[in-house]
Parts: sequence; structure tokens; C-alpha cells
Amino acid sequence: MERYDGPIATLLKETAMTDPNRLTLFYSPQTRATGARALLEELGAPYDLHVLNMKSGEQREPAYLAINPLGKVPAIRYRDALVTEQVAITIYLADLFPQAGLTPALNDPLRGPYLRWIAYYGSSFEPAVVDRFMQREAAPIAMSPYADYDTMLGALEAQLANGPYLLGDRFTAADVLWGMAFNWTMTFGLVPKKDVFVRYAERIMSRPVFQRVSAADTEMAAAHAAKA
Ligand SMILES: N[C@@H](CCC(=O)N[C@@H](CS)C(=O)NCC(=O)O)C(=O)O
Repeated sequence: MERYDGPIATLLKETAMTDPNRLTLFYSPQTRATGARALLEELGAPYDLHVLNMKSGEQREPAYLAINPLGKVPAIRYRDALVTEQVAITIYLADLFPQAGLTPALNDPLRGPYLRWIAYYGSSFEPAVVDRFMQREAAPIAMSPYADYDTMLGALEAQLANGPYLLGDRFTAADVLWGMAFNWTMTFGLVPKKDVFVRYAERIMSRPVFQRVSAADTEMAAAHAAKA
């Protein structure tokens, strides 16, 4: 058998050496990975961070491209499973720790809506927000994955009107994803600061876990900037 001791082998060895019940989160502060970390904290999951300094371009080095060929965070390793994409990570983690109560069970009537709104994030919201950021016109309504921006956002607004959480009274992993999403997209001016969105984001971001993770991110981001 050939032995390879380059950076990829080191990275794989490093994660395998840890307790097999611990997850590894490939992470960079103040990114989409922050939500995955908040979810791990909300779930009380045992995890280690593998931190990438994106300001130094570590996400594009071969070692990390072997984890996620797109060079994006978050990514999760748990035993032999490697999971990328926020939507998949949200569903996967909440299902892995059902005792935390953040995922409706398979036979729960909320299960369908729960999956719907998590998928909506990746399939409709993100493409719309990226088009908006690029000041690009949406594809014609029949071709666009999100119809048009106002319709896409209007559906979310109607759903959140049933609050306090996305699924009504129950806080779920979907709120971790969406609380973060509203927070950063409103900060960047990509989503209007409508009352319903502001109140929702505040409700989620004021949770102790989010406060803790944000404070740790601020420190980590400053250290990365100083090193880059
Ligand atoms: N489709 C991915 C997108 C993840 C993503 O865009 N991550 C950004 C951080 S906010 C990233 O890693 N960017 C680094 C780069 O492309 O250089 C997901 O949903 O997880």
C-alpha cells in the first residue's frame, strides 16, 4: 500500500485520531459555518473545530479541497461521513442528536414544513440573495428557482408571521439556519429590515449560544486578520 504523508494525510489523520464520537467542524469565523457551530452548541454535541484562515486562502489549499472540492465552509466529519452544504448539515446534525428536540420526528406533522423551509434556504433564498448582491436580473419567472425576489421573500414573511419561530411555537434547527441568514443578509442590505425579519433575527441572535459563538468569532476573525 502506498503511503502518503502530505497535507491531506495529516488532515485525515488528525480528525481520525480524535474520539470517534466527536464531530469535526471545518470552520472559519463570521461565515456560513458560524450557523453550523451555533447548531452544534444548541444540540450539546461534542465537536472539535478545524479552523481555516480564509484571509490567508487556506480554504483553497489541496488539503481542504480534499474535504470540500468547492473550498467552502461549513463541512462536517463524523466517523466516516463527510457532509458539506448548510442545508444537509442542518438536517444531519439535528437528526443525529434527536434528544435535543430540534428536529420534528419522521411522523410529526411538522416534519414536512421543517424540511420545506430548510430546503427553501438553499434552493430559493440563497440564489435570490446572490442575484441581488450581484445586481443581476433574475431569470425569467418560469426559469428562476425562486420565481422573483419579492415573491420569494413574501412567502418567508408570511411564514414568519405565524411566529415566534419559523414553525410557530417550536424552536427547531431551521431557526438556527434562518436566524443567521436574516442576520447577515440584513447586515449586508440584501434583505430589507422589515419588523418581522428584525424581530425574528433578534430573537434567535439573542440566545446565549449565539452570543457566545459571535463573541468567539469576533476574536478569531481579528486574530486571522492580524496573521494574514
Ligand atoms: N453552498 C454552500 C456555500 C457555503 C459558502 O458559501 N461558504 C463561504 C463562507 S460564507 C465560503 O466558504 N467561502 C470561501 C471561498 O469561497 O473562498 C453551503 O450552503 O454550505
